[in-house]
Amino acid sequence: MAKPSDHFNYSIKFIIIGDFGVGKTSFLHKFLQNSPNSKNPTEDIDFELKILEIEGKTIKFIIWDTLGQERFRNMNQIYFNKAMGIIAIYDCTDENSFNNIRHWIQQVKNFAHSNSCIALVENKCDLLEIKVTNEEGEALAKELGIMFFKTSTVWNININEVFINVAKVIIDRIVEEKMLVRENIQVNRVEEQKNQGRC
Ligand SMILES: Nc1nc2c(ncn2[C@@H]2O[C@H](COP(=O)(O)OP(=O)(O)OP(=O)(O)O)[C@@H](O)[C@H]2O)c(=O)[nH]1
Ligand SMILES: [Mg+2]
Repeated sequence: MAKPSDHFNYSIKFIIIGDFGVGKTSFLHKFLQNSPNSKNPTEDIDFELKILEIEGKTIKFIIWDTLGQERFRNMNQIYFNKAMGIIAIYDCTDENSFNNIRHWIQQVKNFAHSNSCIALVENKCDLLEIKVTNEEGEALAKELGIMFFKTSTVWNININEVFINVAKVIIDRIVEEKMLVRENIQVNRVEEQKNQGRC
């Protein structure tokens, strides 16, 4: 029997990346069911599913929560394969996590889907001990040509927005690609018919 998760228009693989303790697991939990924040470092990579309706289309989100600890870094890479939605998180009270974003983005370029859509996320915006300013985050996102969001899993700010905005960009790209393929097929058919007419 078909499960509810079998009925969807688009299925999108997401990965959440970033340093140890920036809030990746808490971010995922909040998106899934508004559950309390994570208390422990993640030691097993796993994925979760969520179905959402966006602009009349049913989207299946397949979301992989990766490991931030240095010793696990190489393990993450295999899970990047074919990921289209990338959520790169840093903690605005931890400068190192911001400085390491370039490393994470490089990993995406090496291992994720070539047409992936990346969002840079400044998490923990509820805290006052800020080490990385908003402007620095925005400037980095601009330089990298990616979206920027400020979030808090404690105050539940902007979590859904990140997933929905990234999904929308990906769906637009899929639709565009399908249209291009269709146009190419039509052009090829016309060319074939022309050539056959010549023989
Ligand atoms: N104040 C505040 N704390 C947060 C926020 N998000 C997460 N935290 C806390 O930060 C700590 C680490 O959160 P996790 O979600 O486990 O971080 P992680 O990125 O999954 O860490 P690893 O699995 O070790 O890579 C926990 O104590 C969370 O409660 C936030 O938006 N604001
Ligand atoms: Mg975690």
